[in-house]
Amino acid sequence: MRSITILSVNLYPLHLPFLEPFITSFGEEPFKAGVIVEVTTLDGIHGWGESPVEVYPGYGAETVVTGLHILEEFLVPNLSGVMINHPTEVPALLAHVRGNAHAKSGLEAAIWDAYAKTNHLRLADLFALSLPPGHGSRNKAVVGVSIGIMPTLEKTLEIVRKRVAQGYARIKLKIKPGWDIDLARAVRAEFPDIMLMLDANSAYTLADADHLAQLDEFNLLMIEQPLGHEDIYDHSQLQPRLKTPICLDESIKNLNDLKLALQVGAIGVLNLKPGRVGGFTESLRIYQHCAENNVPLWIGGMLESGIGRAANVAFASLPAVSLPCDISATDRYFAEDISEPPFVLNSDSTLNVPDGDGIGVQVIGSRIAESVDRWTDANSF
Ligand code: OSB
Ligand code: MG
Repeated sequence: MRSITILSVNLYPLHLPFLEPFITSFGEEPFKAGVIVEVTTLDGIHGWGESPVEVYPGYGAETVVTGLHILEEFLVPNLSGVMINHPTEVPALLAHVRGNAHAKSGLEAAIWDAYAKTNHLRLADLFALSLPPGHGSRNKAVVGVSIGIMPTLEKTLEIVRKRVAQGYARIKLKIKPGWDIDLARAVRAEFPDIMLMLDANSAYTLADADHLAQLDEFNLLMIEQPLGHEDIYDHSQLQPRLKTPICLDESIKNLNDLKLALQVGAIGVLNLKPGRVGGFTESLRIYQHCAENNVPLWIGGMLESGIGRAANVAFASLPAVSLPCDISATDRYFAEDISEPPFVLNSDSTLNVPDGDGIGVQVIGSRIAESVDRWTDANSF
């Protein structure tokens, strides 16, 4: 395989309007924010990545402003002019910075894309080359849809009807105290057979165990991150009190967290977000551990633009990803994305892995520029 040398790195703040408000237990996502990373190699190849940092530090600690700062001041300078023999070398080159997994992941993703393009491989096929035989891409990702907290139950039911009619085979509903049992009951009553799950984004404590056990009657696929965003121990105490499997999102920042959670019985299912664990290198280690230990696994989302979405679809097409992923079609999020073509839902609730090299979607320069302008307008006082 051909190595790459990093000539330059450009960073673009992302600001894309959503078609539908997205409200979670930690607040509203006012628009799709993030940092887009463009890596240019000595050969003139452009690699693209997306750091899924947010406007508010409500899901994780990182924001767009911390992401830009950490990338610009500390991460990018360590890569300029550096020759990279394989993208899995990148985490070691960024290890001098503690934390900041979301920021790191976008830079690593851009290098994965540049490397795949240099070697005329789809990103999905490059991932498979880092795995044992038998882990080739299925060329599509099985997906579901994540629905935010709505003003009323009726409004939620309307959206669920729309998404089911569009072909989504798995529905995830955001919950919080006071927006949980009745919600699950109403959706389950109308859709007795659909794959249904809930995501609390850390809105409960162990003292709510009896309350959460009331959700067991709704035959849920899983309940995602009910307790503290850094907690593993309390989840291990909660799981024996529930029939519903616990899925961890926020709490699992690396492979060691997963091993600990498995050891103490805190986790039944893993939501793997490449951004949350610092990128695709750590994601591949986690993937392999799940494959070897039969841990149910799916790929989560952060409402990414087409750049992050394309890379996540590639990863989600790997065969040990055993449950539907939080990666929906482009029209669930945006009227117009920053890349083309849009991702379209197939009738079997899947998205196709694009055919081209690397992430396989075309980044539209004028839309990146418009997105940067919107960010700048919103942040100039
Ligand atoms: O907890 O999974 C989450 C979006 C932003 C922050 C946290 C979460 C989410 C989602 C989005 O659920 C899922 C998607 O990208 O469609
Ligand atoms: Mg979640």
